[in-house]
Amino acid sequence: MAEHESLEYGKADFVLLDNVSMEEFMGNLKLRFEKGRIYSYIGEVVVSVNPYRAMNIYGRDTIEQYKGRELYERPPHLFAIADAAYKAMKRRNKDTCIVISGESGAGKTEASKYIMQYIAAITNPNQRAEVERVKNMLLKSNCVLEAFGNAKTNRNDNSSRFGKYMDINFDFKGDPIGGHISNYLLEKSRVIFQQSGERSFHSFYQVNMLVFSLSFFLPLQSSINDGADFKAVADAMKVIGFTGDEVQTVYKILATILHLGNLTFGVDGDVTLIENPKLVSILRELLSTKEENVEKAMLYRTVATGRDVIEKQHTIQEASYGRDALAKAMYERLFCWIVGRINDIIEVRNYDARVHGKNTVIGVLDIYGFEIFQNNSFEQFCINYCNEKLQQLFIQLVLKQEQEEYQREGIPWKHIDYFNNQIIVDLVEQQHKGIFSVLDEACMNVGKVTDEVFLQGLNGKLAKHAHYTSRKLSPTDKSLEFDRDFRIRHYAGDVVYSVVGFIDKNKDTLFQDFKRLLYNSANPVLKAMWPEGKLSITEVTKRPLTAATLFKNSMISLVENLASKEPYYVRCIKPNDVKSPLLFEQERCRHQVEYLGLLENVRVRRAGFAYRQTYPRFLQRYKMISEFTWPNHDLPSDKDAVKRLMQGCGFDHDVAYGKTKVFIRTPRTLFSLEEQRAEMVQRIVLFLQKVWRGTI
Ligand code: AOV
Ligand code: MG
Repeated sequence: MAEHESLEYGKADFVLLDNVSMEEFMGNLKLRFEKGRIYSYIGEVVVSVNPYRAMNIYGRDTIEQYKGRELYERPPHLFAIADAAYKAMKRRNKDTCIVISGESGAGKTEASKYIMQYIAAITNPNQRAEVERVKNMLLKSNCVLEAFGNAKTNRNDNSSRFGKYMDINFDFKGDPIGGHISNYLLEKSRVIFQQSGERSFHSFYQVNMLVFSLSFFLPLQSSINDGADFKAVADAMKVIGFTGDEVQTVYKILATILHLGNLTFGVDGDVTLIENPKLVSILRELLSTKEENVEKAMLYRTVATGRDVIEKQHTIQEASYGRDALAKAMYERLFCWIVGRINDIIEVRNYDARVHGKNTVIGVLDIYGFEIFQNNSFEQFCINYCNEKLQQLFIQLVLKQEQEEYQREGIPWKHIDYFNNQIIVDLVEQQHKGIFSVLDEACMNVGKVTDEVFLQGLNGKLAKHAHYTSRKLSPTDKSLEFDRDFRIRHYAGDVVYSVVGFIDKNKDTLFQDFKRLLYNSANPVLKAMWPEGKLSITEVTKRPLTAATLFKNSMISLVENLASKEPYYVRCIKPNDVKSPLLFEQERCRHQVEYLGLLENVRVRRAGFAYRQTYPRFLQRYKMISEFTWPNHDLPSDKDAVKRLMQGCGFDHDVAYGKTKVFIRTPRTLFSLEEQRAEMVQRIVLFLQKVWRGTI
């Protein structure tokens, strides 16, 4: 517990509040925010409030203050938790992860970058060139991924439109030797459509600044310095190790997509045609293919009817649909390819594991936060489901397991109630009955596959669900304005989704003709991105997994991965909706504290214990500090021996004895045990040295 700070700044750890009430919690959070103390603790959880201004707390001097220190020794900071995760990894050989959560604009991405910078700054004291290179690449990868995966939304000027989990691998010295990035569902529909006031991905503006005229896919307006960012990204790609050809291809793909945005179709009699044929020759050039190939892929699709293969002409609508699908798919593929290339370069396989010995990992998760827009579609549904999953993980690890362990161990414990959002997770992902299952089922219908059919399916299966309703089920509800609307009661608030586009986005169809077009490009980089273009229409038989199923599977494996590591949490809070550094909107913040379960977190933590260990292992470590246990004890059990040891040290009041484990309430007791141990070890060593030299 961080007690060293003056009370003028409020309590640094919410566990120290006099009364655990919402009022006191909010009073403390507000006071600290207003005094410029944006970080606080709940035990080992960091609570962060977005300052919306540059803070002078991330420099080299601050890093030095936190390096190697214990959590409670310094004011709360992201650096302290980064250091704790690093120490656990290094000292105890544990894989750890830092999970950053909070709604859109709360400060997750910024936090993840500060954490990475801290880890980079405190490692590699010997300045090994190879490690420096890896560190530099890991840091630069952020810049590239942000350019391609972030965009201005109405909630955040630099909103993550993809989920990112980054593993950093360390060698036995604790120096970074590589990494791996996993990316989750990019909001690719943004390529062709943005809500009013929003932008497409930063990358388009950056490349557009320098080379091309504006495309219809891009709304104008900018508070962002795209020109400077372009140079930074180009430099980062070079540092990471993208070749000149690769970078050129990246720009060509961006340009292709921008030009596709200007491509329009018309009819002449019953022939569909491209209205601006000049664009076709530009596209041909950019894609390194033949002009007639481009035109054909835009206007026709190959279909297999029984044994025959025919070329079917698109209607205008089909051609426009195909163009949009191509633009989205090319961008998504480009993004995944960039992540894959970075992974190729930073992967640890470049090192000889036998020489470097053990290899441990710190994972940093920075994902899109919970969001509610004017119009919420499939993407918001996936993003908000992802946040439900992370909240569930937090509940499992911080609230549930903790309390279950006390019960199991027979420690007197008054259960602390909390809202368990498992019911909403099930509502989305459960087999057969969940929303994703209903969606997949609707997509597989042989008959008419429409969004309305999907909505009917939902209404049929979920009519009685406490967290689901729709216009049909609640006709008098004013928030459900249209027949297409359904509403989910999420842990973080009610969200009305429009069913329009769900089927299409879930099926995520791209005509095989486009894949073939790109695979047949003379540009080897582009060709390599589209290996499945090799197949002819008759060979494409397997129905691909839907977007929902792929996303669900990736979320389940992400959560499994996080749960297998020792987790550290950063809970981010957004103080207001106008990006103001001065405004602490009480109601807005209270709502976040509530749904993040922070009060319950304080209660569990306060009533709980900072440290626990099985009796034999505890004795193994500390038996030398007591005459009753050193070198061996003659008490009936290890439990009795630990009791005796604790009584002897005067720590009995701070300890509870479970069936198999001893529980220590405050970290200070543990540190005191550690100090005594270190002292004894020193004495024993000196004693042994004397014996050795024959002076005893
Ligand atoms: P997010 O990652 O949580 O939203 P960001 O980390 O992008 O939010 O933060 C949003 C904006 O708040 C940043 O662009 C900064 O202007 C400001 N900000 C956040 N943290 C700090 C800080 N520590 N110091 C100064 N300014 C800060 V989203 O990706 O939309 O869920 O999907
Ligand atoms: Mg973000």
